[in-house]
Amino acid sequence: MAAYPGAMTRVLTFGTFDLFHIGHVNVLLRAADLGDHLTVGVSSDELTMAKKGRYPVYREEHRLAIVSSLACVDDVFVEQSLELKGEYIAEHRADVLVMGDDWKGRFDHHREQCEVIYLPRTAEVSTTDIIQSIRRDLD
Ligand code: C2G
Repeated sequence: MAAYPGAMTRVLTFGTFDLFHIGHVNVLLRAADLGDHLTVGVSSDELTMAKKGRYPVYREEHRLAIVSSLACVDDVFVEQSLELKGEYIAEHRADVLVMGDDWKGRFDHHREQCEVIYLPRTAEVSTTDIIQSIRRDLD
């Protein structure tokens, strides 16, 4: 819901977006459909290491460039920490926070600030699976 009638509805989402795949495309297109402006927080290399226990294959600048090149994305920034959601929501004036449902419930406490929506993940595709299938092929 926009801040006032006629105002833009600003949507915010986050991710590492490493080895960009159809699951990433779908969640960004669906997030964009929920408003008029989409801002994406792309996790730093260090945050990805902290979250996933490995550094991303594509480094930060490249992942930022890939996400910001999408027509459905209006703004990107570097996400430094999972704990700064409140600050990021305020800084980017978000009306809606969107995440895949693998994060279900994790950000409900931000509902005082904005709407929080969890979207179903795209089945059968993940960066981890892509890495494993490449490893298998190389064995
Ligand atoms: N995603 C999806 N379907 C997939 C894979 C990913 O819908 N098959 C969604 C995830 O749920 C997430 C987004 O795509 O909303 C980005 O996924 P990742 O790059 O794995 O990022 P993640 O570690 O979930 O980062 O602050 C929150 C984190 O930064 C989210």
